[in-house]
Amino acid sequence: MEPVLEKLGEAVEFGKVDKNSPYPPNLKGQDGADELAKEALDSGVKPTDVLTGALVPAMDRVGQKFSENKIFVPQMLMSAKAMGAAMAHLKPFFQSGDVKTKGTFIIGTVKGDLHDIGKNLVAMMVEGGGWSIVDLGVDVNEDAFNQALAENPGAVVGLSALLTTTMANMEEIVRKVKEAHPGTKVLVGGAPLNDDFRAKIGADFYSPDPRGAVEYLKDLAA
Ligand code: B1M
Repeated sequence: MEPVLEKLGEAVEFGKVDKNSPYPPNLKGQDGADELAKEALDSGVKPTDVLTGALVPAMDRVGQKFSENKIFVPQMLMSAKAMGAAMAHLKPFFQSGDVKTKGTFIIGTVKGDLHDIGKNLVAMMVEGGGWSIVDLGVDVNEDAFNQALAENPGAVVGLSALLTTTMANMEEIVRKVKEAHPGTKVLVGGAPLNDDFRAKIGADFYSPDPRGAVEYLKDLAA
């Protein structure tokens, strides 16, 4: 592997955003994801190779360590931020169509619910898995999901809920999304959910963490 891709993968895995970033302390003063992604592209590495050779595997490792409780939310947020810094350099290539994404993932926290930290993590990890993200934010109702689906046919939908009261709103959203866009896959997650609840509301998949979401989408795209 190109040395610059190896360094970039490490920067993302350990959350080194850019040269000025003080975190992590052992990489102080060294280039971060921002500089390394730019260097890779400037030196002629293809954008797809930057994504699939460095960023996606790095986020895979991050997701795995998070699932195994080897790292925690702050470290994952720093990795996601580093990923974002690198992705900013790749965005123009995605937008021009030079790099194909695996598909579009529409995500939102369901109506009545303002919690967005977990939802944002899932969105960032899925983006790291090579998907385009349409993030509808918080307090999102079925009409907004259906509108986004109309604009992005074939997209997969992700619903997040953190409150026992708002998880109940997922059922109506799943039903209305599937009525308006038959065949749409709906993935659900959030602390109060479990797979029994997922089955009861007719969603397709439940994941307790971002990694499970990434793995599910990887299987769908295969
Ligand atoms: Co609120 N809150 N909160 N809160 N809050 C909880 C959730 C609560 C458990 C605290 C408690 O009482 N112990 C409780 C819910 C009780 C319940 O219903 N079971 C609660 C409450 C009651 C409330 C209010 C009603 C409080 C009030 O006003 N009386 C109010 C509701 C406002 C509203 O939404 N309408 C409220 C408000 C808030 C703040 C605004 C202050 C703030 C949110 C800030 C923000 O999100 N921007 C907040 C916070 C921070 C929390 C706690 C402390 C932390 C939540 C969090 O971010 N966790 C939380 C208590 C706790 O969890 N310790 C609490 C970290 C995050 C990474 O985890 O979101 O679970 P999580 O996401 C995980 C997984 O669940 C999963 O992946 C993520 C990473 O592993 N996941 C998915 C999440 N979505 C997924 C989607 C997927 C797949 C996986 O696929 C699509």
